[in-house]
Amino acid sequence: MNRRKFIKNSALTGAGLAVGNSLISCEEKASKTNETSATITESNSKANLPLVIATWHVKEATAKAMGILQAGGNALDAVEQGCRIEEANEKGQSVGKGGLPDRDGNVTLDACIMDKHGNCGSVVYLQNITHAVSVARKVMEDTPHVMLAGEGAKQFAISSGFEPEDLLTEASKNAWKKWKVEAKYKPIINIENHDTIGMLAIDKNGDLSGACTTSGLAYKMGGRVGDSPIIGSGLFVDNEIGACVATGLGEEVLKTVGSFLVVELMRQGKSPQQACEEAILRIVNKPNSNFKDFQVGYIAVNKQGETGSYAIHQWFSMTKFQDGVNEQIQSNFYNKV
Ligand code: SD4
Repeated sequence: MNRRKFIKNSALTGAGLAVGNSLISCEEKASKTNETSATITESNSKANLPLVIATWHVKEATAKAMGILQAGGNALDAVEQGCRIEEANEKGQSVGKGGLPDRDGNVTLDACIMDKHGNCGSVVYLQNITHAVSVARKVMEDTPHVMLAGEGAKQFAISSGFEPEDLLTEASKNAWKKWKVEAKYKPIINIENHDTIGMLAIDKNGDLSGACTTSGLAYKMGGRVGDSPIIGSGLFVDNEIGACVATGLGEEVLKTVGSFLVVELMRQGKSPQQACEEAILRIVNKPNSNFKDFQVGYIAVNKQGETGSYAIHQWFSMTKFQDGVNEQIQSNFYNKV
């Protein structure tokens, strides 16, 4: 699909949400894609460990995670530290510091983490703390709970030693002010290069962990929470089977409990690629699905180290670091019209 058609489709359908922020044109995106020699992949054969995969183009994050894995570190540390790279990156306007705010100008973060034992921790609607993924890990390790929200999550973070700070950067504040002039959602399908980060890793012991962190939809309603901190929707890890993480319009992932679905499909014998494809089909094949208005993408890995990724629309990508190669892999997609 060329750019004009892409935008036309979006304009005609009229009801989508801006997922993320960098509304890069397809042409720009295509040239970026070529620069990074991304290739469309269907699936990958049995792999050498360790390995790490992440949503979108986040080579610094996967490099950080791989450094930990190569040094003999565990997958849990790897995914946490990898995600922190993007949370601290103020240029990424949909994760951590510098994330685009909600309609009222508040930056609110969602994150979760899951380990090889099936333990998990999550924070929703967290404000003023950059490293939401690390707060989620603290919830997992230091509390009897799985999920903390809002002010409680913030106070827990502060009492755990996290420094409160203003997450709304000048760039994001300006973007919000510009948005407020019309203050309406424009249905431009998410084709950004870099977004919510979801990361999955297998360490040298063959153990899996995963994490996911985001500032959610730009200009969402106050109080809105997406899929990213919801165990089973934004992320699921089963150390016997595999793991999956989602990106895109969280409402659609929530409605299909997407990441749990992908892991369960792998349990039934599907490859990570086949499982991601079936989970996307569950969304697009719903009666009256308006899938042309939004993007959803999944990445998955199984216990054997095979990986897969699939999205509704073009330009979703996965970053994969394995065997010394840290590469962006363009994902296959459903909507080929
Ligand atoms: C959300 N799934 O809050 C997140 C946003 C995202 O690419 O992943 N954008 O719905």
